[in-house]
Amino acid sequence: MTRKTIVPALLLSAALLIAASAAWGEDSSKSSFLSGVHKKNQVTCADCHGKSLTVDDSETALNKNCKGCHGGFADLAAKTKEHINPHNSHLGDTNCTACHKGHVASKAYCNYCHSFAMKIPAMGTEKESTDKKWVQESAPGKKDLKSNRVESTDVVVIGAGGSGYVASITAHDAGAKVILLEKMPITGGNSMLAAGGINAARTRYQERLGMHDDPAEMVKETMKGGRDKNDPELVKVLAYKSADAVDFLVSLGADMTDLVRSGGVAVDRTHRPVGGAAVGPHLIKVYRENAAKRNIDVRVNSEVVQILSDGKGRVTGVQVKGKHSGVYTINAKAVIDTAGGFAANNELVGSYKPQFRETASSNQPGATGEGMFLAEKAGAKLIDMEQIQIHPTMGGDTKVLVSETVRGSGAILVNHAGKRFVNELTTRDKASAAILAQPEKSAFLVLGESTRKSNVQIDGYIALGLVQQADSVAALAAKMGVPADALTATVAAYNKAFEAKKDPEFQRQDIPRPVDGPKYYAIWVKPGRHHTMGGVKINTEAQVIAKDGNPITGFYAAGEVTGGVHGWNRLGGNAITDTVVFGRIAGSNAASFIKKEK
Ligand code: MEZ
Repeated sequence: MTRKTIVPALLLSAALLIAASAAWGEDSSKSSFLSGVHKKNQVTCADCHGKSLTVDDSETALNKNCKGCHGGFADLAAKTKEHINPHNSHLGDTNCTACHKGHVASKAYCNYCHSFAMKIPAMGTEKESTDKKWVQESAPGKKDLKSNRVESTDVVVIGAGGSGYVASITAHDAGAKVILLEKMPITGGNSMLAAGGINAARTRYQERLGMHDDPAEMVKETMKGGRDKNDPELVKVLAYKSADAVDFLVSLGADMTDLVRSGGVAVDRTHRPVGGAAVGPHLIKVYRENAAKRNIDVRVNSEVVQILSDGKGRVTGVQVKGKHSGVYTINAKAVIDTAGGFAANNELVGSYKPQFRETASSNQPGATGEGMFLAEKAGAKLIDMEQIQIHPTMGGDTKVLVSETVRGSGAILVNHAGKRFVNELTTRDKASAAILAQPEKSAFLVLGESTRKSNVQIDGYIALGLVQQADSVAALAAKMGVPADALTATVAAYNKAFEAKKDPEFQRQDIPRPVDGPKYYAIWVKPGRHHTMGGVKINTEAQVIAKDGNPITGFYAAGEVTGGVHGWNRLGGNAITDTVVFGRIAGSNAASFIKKEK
């Protein structure tokens, strides 16, 4: 650049800076916001934004600058003394700007689900920062911006949860150019929160441990769990491709070596990382790394507002509302809808099942169901929308799911009278109904030391303050507020059943561990909304089915946005299988469809 061109360029930059500050309105002047605090510390706009003020929807450069000055998540995590460490959480390494806002009140992402105080620097005023309802963000002044921007790609994938990542990676590896869109400020979807594992039948991990399993049994149990309302063809695909799904995850770098039993299943079929670690955060880390390694174009803060079609029965792309770029078009040869379910949408849940309105939801705040209705507008048939799963064990009055694997590892369910009242590993619909039939509509998980040691997630619940502990069963009963003699008798009977390998009271087929000391633990639990079984109708090729029963050309779907796989009740551990099996089918079929079209 010559001096002649530098000066006007600098003037233009300065003008843009001023104009941009004005566009942010009076908010930018608030000294309690991050921008104000930075300004006080002589940090300039350009230090964060760079010379160009254009911020992309994923805020990539901005976040790189945050990390350049403040260090990465690992550095920040090391500085945190408190046991709740937002820089070392199950959300993994995400955008700084998911929590730390520049020009409006900062807001801890964790607080959408957790109630612990999350004071963050430059939080703004209390009122501005504590509203927990998630709304899609637009940069101030850019809400209704409609651009003429048009992009083109082979495959566009809606929703960067487990199915979205698997579909994107698979389509990419089959030669397609992929754009993966996520409306939330972070990727991961509900898969990020998955605590249990992935169900798979006849895997090398089962065989290594001398366990015999059969996909035909997985079909039977999945159908029975779904009250035979599942699409049997989809269930067969789920079961017979499940072992392959585990191998696929391992090929990406995942650890699926530990096995546990889930409700409604007669073998240890739920695969998870060693030590019983939660499967979701592990998988999402692996997916993020794999997508980055492949340079897949992943965009957060990018909400699909319309699925486009040619009016002759084929989809042609999407319209996206970017947080900063406004509304734009992506023309695509194929669209894959992996936008997830709606168990976080109180109004929608209430419209199908009024009795579930206002119950706690285990879901991430973005699980609000738009992906289903976008598909419906593009001609898709929706099925089983009123089938909403209530998970038996949410932690007391919180939104924290206490994983079914805790029961699978050896915890028993007792009521407020200190007695067992249900087979702990029955299906979720039955276990939830049994808890809701108790006068208090809640119960306790009671477990011993060997169970705690077998499942690292229990230490997480202890850290979150959900667990009561005592040195004897009687002392635990006192803390729980249940009769000590009843709980002592219940534990003694259960331990006898463990010794005899026979459960005369509730016919448990497996009793992996006794409730043993030296320490005893209890968690107060209540049922809460967990999974929506209904959604977009698909066939075994993951093609979206129209109201007339025919596949919609170029349109695929996978995961919780679809209906039919789980019938009227999903088995624990089958959701991750669904995301991987059908995510792979959708990705691979979308890529071969494009090749055929070329
Ligand atoms: O699949 C699930 O939803 C699951 C296993 C949840 C859990 O309880 O951990």
